[in-house]
Amino acid sequence: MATPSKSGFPKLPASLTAERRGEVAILTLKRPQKRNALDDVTILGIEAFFTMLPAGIKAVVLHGAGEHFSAGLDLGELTERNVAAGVEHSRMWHRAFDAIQFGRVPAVAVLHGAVVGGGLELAAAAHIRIAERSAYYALPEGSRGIYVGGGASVRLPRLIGVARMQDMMLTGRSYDAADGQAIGLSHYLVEPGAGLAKGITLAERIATNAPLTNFAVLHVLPRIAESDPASGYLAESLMAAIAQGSDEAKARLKDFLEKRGNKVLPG
Ligand code: 1HE
Repeated sequence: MATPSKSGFPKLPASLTAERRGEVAILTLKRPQKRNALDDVTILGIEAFFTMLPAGIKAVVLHGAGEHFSAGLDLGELTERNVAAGVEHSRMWHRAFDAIQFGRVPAVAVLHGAVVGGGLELAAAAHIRIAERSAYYALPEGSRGIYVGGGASVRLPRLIGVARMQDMMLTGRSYDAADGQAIGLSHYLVEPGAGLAKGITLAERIATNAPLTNFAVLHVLPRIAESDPASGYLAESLMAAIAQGSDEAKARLKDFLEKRGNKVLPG
């Protein structure tokens, strides 16, 4: 397991860099010469980063250096793997991306250029996706004779539906940034070069929420959404009561009632 460096982040491979900006951590895929293709050390580095975030970090921004977010799985590492090693490899990706989706803090992914194969699987594990207009999405596994292995079968149908994912995999269809936004692959669409600033702004806003609310949004809401309605309503009531009973909620509600809280204004 990686050990923390002076910055408080775990030691990362050369393909990743981490930077701290106040309460926000920025993780950069830094292998542009290979279009940020995801090799094993990068996947393990992503897992280490998200499981060992320094204290005080309240949100993460994930983006890619160079012209593309990520070209997906490093195809160079694939050729020699047998079936058992293939299962293990996929399970390693699942662990790493679960560390994002069910991590301690919300993650904002900033997408540009190719967001393909495993790159799209990585993006799908984040909680917020910002697409620059250069972004495009594809699942080229079909043409490579392989299958998604980084969680796409679970996460993508929940974003865009089984039918669209089948189309992407069967026909090799690419969605551009505008169409990706329309079908729900991204939450925000911004001009080229504007994604990182937008990501940091959103992450800073996320960091101002009460930690218990962010915990509920990350860990309770998705479980409720997958459960039967009766269990879901019960879990929601319990979570609502826990959040409401916290000192943080009491202080924030008092602030609003005494005219110190923010007003909710149109977007
Ligand atoms: C790579 C990879 C890669 C680039 N693995 N080395 N992913 C794909 O099928 C996408 C494959 N990549 C591409 O389609 C293109 O590279 C891009 C459209 C992303 C970018 O094109 P371009 O013209 O900017 O770059 P390039 O010249 O194609 O690539 C530059 C270098 O990156 C080159 O290496 P070089 O040593 O010859 O300079 C490429 O070989 C290398 N490169 N992409 C390895 N993916 C858990 S299961 C997930 C399954 C999947 O993700 S399948 C999808 C795989």
